[in-house]
Amino acid sequence: MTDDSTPTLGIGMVGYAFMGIAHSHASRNAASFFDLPAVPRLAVVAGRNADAARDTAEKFGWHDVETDWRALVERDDVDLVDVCTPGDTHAEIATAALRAGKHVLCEKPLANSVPEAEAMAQAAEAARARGARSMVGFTYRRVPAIALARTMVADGRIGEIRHVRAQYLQDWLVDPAAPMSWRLERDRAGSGALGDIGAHIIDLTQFITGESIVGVSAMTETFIDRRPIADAGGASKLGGHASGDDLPTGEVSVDDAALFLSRFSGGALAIFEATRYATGRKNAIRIEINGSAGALAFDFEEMNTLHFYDGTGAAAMEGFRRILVTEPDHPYLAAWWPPGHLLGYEHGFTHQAVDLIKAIAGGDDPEPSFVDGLRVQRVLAAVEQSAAKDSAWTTVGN
Ligand code: 4PW
Repeated sequence: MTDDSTPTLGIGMVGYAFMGIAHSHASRNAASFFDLPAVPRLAVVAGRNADAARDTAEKFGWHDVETDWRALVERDDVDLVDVCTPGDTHAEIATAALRAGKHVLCEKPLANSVPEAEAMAQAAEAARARGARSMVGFTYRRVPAIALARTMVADGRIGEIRHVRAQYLQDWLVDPAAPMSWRLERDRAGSGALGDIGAHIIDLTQFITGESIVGVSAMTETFIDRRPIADAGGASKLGGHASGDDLPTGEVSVDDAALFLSRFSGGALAIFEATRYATGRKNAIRIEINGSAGALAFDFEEMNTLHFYDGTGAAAMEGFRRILVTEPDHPYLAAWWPPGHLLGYEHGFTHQAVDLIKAIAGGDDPEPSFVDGLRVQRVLAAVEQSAAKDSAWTTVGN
């Protein structure tokens, strides 16, 4: 039982925009719903804009503010450094934090390149020997229906996997007046839809199947290559509409969409699609897996539901059935509401905080590890290499 005698875990969060808000909410609420071996203490939030950092601190209850992440990493009241910045800073902040003996949670994708991700995985391994733990924030693993899907695959409920079909569909760039953001700059984000949202479906399908993507044949496209420079209208917003005639424009230097065929280590054939131009689709993470004995289908836009086809039943009873994933027996659900009272986007972040704190307190290795993040990074690199070679089949490095 979490009570006054439960030790605290000091959190130092770097970044305060969309992900910073989601992580703040999770750190603040985790111990209110889950019995934790350590209670997160929102020690300090760091960001270059002092006013914005202070605003986040006031809204979410952070005790202090720093304008330099280096100062945060060195503080004695910080046990865990939570990296919520764009990808170009992940490697530097995470490795400095690990060297300072801190545990690290790093947003996805782990880095902007394979060499950076390799260095981070090595730093994590070295720090682990000194007791520091690390995890990459592939948060959707913590959606209860996804966790259930993984268990069902591991239990053999769909048999041998033959097909994996995965899409991550958003539409916040359909409007040509949606403004520039760091997510559209290669130097800052590493890649576009591929790394920002494609990384999730790469990780999720490897997580659910327990297998690895071994090779890819890919296409990428940038549909609109210049966009107005203007305020997107709030730290947690994607897209928006820049009004005004003579706004300066900036170059979109990343992919808007990435499609690829692939093969899994167990022999399954797979097809992936990540796009910010899927008009009408807001945050549709769609995964369907067909096995020799059944199939599973999931869509984040109906995230409390998992569809299961049991191919071993009587022919007259065949068909997908909808499992409402809200029972106390389902992953994470016992801590929340009565059956049928649905969870939302933010709960995945709370579950992520819970799993990480339990692992740290128990001396266990949290997952997904930096090595898991590196595996995803290698797939991202293979996709870009294949797309640059007219979709030539490209083996994923290891
Ligand atoms: O899940 C997605 C994230 O990984 C969100 O829709 C936005 O895109 C915010 O960051 C990425």
